[in-house]
Amino acid sequence: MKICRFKNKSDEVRIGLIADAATLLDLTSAGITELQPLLESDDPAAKLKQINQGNLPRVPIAEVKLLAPIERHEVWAAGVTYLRSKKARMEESDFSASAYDRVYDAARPEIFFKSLPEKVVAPGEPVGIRSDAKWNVPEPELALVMNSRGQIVGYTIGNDMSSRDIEGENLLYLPQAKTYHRSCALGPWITLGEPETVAREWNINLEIWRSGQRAFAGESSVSQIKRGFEELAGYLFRCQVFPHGAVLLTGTGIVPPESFTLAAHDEIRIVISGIGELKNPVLVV
Ligand code: DO4
Ligand code: MG
Repeated sequence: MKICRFKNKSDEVRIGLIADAATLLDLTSAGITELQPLLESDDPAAKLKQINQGNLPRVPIAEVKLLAPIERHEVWAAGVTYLRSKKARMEESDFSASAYDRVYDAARPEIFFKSLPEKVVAPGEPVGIRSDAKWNVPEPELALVMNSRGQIVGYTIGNDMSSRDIEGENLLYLPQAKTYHRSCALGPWITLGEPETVAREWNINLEIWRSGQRAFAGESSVSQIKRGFEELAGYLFRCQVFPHGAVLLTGTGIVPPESFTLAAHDEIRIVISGIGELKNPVLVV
């Protein structure tokens, strides 16, 4: 079951249930006008199943503007959760190599703040590459959607845009490499009601298109994440409160070669089987 936030033709923000590849059902007449109250329930998918879908207006997805599928959720990210990510970071910086090596094996994961919800980039909107960085990449990641009690109620696709030269110069520059204007995209919607065992069977695909040509393609599998979802969510919620819930990106297993950097007007396409596709063009910020 998949739910989205969208703007209809009259520019009103609505919540939709994805009916098929081309159609959504507007949930307004079922009394669902915001995501958060729904996500606060223990089982949002079960709640949606009780609705008589035959009575809901059908809307072509092509006629609406999809919004990032969060309202007041803070967005955080876990790092170095895949072996591929650990190796890439160790190659990127002699200076920081031992920190990445240690955190991969440590009990406590790397978790960092990524974005305020109002700064998150929606599907189809441009993600940013920093004008003061020379080496910029997307990081395609499964994102856990959690309610205020830390329960994982759904999944969406996250793009943890990163400036690798800034991160590689000094670990203390990580917040600048990770959190800047347009550095986080989420979407296109939230998949509800799937257990971790099912999500671990999903594949993650990344394609980067430049001037009509595919400039990079890579694939990973959610099963390669070293840590459990509850483990990551548990660390995020330790000694911390999220009254509106939180989203946690779970790290990247796809790293383009060192010769590759994003350019303005590239298009980033991330597909996670079980969720859908998140597409964003690239803008220098
Ligand atoms: O410490 C660097 C960031 C790691 C990260 O974002 C990832 O592995 O996805
Ligand atoms: Mg990342």
